[in-house]
Amino acid sequence: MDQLFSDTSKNEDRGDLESSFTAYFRKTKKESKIITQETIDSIELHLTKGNIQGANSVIRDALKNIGNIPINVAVTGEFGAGKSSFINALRGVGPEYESAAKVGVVKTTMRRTAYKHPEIKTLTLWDLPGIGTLNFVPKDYLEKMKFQEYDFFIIVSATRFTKLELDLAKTIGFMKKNYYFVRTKVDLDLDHEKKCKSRPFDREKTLQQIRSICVNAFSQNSMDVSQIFLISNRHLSDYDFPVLMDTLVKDLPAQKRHSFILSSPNITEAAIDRKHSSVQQTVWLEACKAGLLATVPVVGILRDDVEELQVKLNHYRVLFGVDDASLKVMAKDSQVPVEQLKKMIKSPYLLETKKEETLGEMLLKYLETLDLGNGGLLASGLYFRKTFYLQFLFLDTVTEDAKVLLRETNLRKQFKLDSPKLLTMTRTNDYYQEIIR
Ligand SMILES: Nc1nc2c(ncn2[C@@H]2O[C@H](COP(=O)(O)OP(=O)(O)OP(=O)(O)O)[C@@H](O)[C@H]2O)c(=O)[nH]1
Ligand SMILES: [Mg+2]
Repeated sequence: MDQLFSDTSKNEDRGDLESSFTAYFRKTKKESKIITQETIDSIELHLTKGNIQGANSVIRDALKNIGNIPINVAVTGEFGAGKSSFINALRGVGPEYESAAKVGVVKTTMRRTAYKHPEIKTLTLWDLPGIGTLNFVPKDYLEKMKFQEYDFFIIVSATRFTKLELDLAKTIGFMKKNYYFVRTKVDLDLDHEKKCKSRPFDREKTLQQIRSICVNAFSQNSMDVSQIFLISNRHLSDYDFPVLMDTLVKDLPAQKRHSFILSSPNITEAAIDRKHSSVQQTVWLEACKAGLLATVPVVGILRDDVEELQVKLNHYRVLFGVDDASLKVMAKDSQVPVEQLKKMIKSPYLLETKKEETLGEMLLKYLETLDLGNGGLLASGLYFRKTFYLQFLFLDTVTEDAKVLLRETNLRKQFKLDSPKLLTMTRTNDYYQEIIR
């Protein structure tokens, strides 16, 4: 067999897999867990009893579920409210993309339209005509729109929510489905307020006023004061969009979280970390599954493994928005040449063999840098095949790359820089203030 480096681990030593497993999932935040507590308990129980086959089968089923359960999101709202823009934002596609929901120019259709997420095929966003457009009562509207097919509803408005929309929400609640109110275009409200010369501009106060108008409408219609998310489809990280994403992830059943988390745009470091945790859990489960049933001595990394690893790495780069296509878009938006952006990150070069370092050496270095907090398992011994440790390394690297690029783009936006020069992360804000003066 073609082995790239020899194995140094204690072959077949599963070590204390059970306590590592327990520690890892105990450490993972409840709202980020991608398998249910019952599944975790069941795996632990099997491991405690030494029922390797049983643990393996539960993990296998859980992994199958994670990647295959469909998620359907209904987005409704009146003409021009920003439904299509919101759907495009959730799908991470700009309006210029061929598969984008058409923005602005299309007349509202009377039928629902499905938009699949470009990477996460199990996620479908449904663009629904507004209830006022169809002139139905809520119950008929929901039946016509096949309400039972959706996981939750997003009710979008760019102004005030109408009585009919509030009644719709109530009916959705009766049907035991979740709904969320999203108030779009707050950037326009703020711009408008800024231009108003008769009073000093106060960003927070203006946002609070918009919120109060919505909340008052809820209480006037004897509804619980629902949470309302103020967003701009043009500036996703600026208002409540990240909080909305947190809430949606938290409210989803654990087994649906993974796909939804992977689909979410990389707009904040917290969102990137959540994606990291989600993928890490799947690698962890895969590693456990493979490790549990290993009947042959664990070997090093084979040439076939390298091909698979390349596929994994490419997939992670796409998920975290640091693949070549995403870098091109970023380069266009930020006016920084792709080559310069590439110089800031590490993942494109991870599997390049031009360096003297072998995969084995790279892995050893990585393992040395791991702290004990990294899942416990990794630091406590090499139980698993090395390919899994390399997946952890890839994952950590793309995560860091995504953050580096996010910081760069945020700084450029903050200081409105459009020169192709890169900003060094070590500089202070004062430095940038100085150079733009
Ligand atoms: N400034 C700003 N413009 C927005 C925002 N959301 C949508 N728009 C703009 O508002 C217009 C209507 O947006 P769409 O996303 O097409 O709205 P829609 O609800 O899908 O409209 P219909 O399908 O025609 O009912 C477009 O010109 C968008 O670019 C936002 O948050 N801020
Ligand atoms: Mg539309």
